[in-house]
Amino acid sequence: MKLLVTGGAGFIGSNFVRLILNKYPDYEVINLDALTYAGNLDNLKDVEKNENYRFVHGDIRDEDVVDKVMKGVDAVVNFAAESHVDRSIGGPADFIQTDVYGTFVLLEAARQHGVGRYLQISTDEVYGSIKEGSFVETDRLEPSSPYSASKAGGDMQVMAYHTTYGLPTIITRSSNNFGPYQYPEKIIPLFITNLVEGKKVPLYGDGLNVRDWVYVTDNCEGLDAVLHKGEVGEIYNIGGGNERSNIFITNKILEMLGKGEDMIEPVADRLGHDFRYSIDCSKANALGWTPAHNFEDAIKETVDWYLNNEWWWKKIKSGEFEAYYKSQYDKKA
Ligand code: NAD
Ligand code: TDX
Repeated sequence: MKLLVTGGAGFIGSNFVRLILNKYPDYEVINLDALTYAGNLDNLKDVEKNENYRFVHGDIRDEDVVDKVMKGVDAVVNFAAESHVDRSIGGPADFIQTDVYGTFVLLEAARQHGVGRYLQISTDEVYGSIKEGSFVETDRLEPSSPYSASKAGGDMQVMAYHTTYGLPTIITRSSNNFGPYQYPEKIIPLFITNLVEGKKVPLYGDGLNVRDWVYVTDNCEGLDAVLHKGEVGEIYNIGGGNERSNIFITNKILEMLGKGEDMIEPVADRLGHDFRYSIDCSKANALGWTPAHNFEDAIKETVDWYLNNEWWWKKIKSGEFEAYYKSQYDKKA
């Protein structure tokens, strides 16, 4: 099987590329990535010499590049996206460009080349917030942020390409991922690395917002199950079954690093901040997939990874990242 993975130099994409190359030694993987601030070839250092792996530096919005890499491809897995909610609030344009228009360019090329399967990596955020219960795949989309609205726009096009042209598409909507190689702007790696650097952790609002956490390799196993066993035209939720408030996550990280609550810096709430995400994953479970990690072990593995891999995150945090987050610290509640 020849796989085109887009956005494979990011957090989840790189974990997925690694999983596929290790699990299926006869698969060929092409990784098309624009290397935005979030794309990092350090994420794939251990597989870059694998003869079944090829990196192509290019943008999913570029029709010519996409047309070239799509030749002879059996399946496309699209991770490429602008992925950070706070950045989307600061400036939505790139999100619309990549998450909506970029998805269209990929779908159109997949249609022209008769690709056998197109997997769109989406998010539980497209459903919006839910006070009680959990979303199923047929629930209406009610995105709150420019990020989730752009992802919903991508999903809608994927569904239309299936209905109109019969493109064999599948969508996955996963909950919050955590684990190795996550860019230190998302809450878990940001808080771990800040504390290691002796900095405080900026907790938004009252810290009571709830997210469902899935360990990244569990999500990647779920994506593998959907890619090989999922039904075309369908949508699959992939969650960890670990709903935790932000204050719980914060206290857990503080405790693991031997720090006190004085290291919490309360800051103004995120605009349009969704209170709770929750998804029902019975459909993915019916494919034989369930998460292998429990939250306690996975968060420990994650903290240990950041402690043991300062080479990876220190260079990221010393660059433009710092200037960006300075503005967040200045927003004290
Ligand atoms: P990430 O920001 O770490 O990585 C995104 C990757 O896409 C980067 O390598 C970047 O260089 C690349 N990219 C961005 N724009 C591109 C473009 N125009 N052309 C080519 N490449 C481009 O994101 P992530 O956390 O790994 O998320 C991957 C996917 O999973 C995204 O689609 C995101 O919406 C979705 N998702 C993420 C989470 C999560 O918790 N991180 C949860 C659910 C869904
Ligand atoms: O500094 C922070 N302080 C804080 O309190 C940051 C960065 C976040 N938060 C809160 C906001 C959220 O309630 O923590 C929660 C998690 O925030 P993020 O790590 O930014 O993730 P989230 O907004 O939930 O979105 C993530 O999960 C779904 C990914 O970034 C998305 O790409 C994915 O679709």
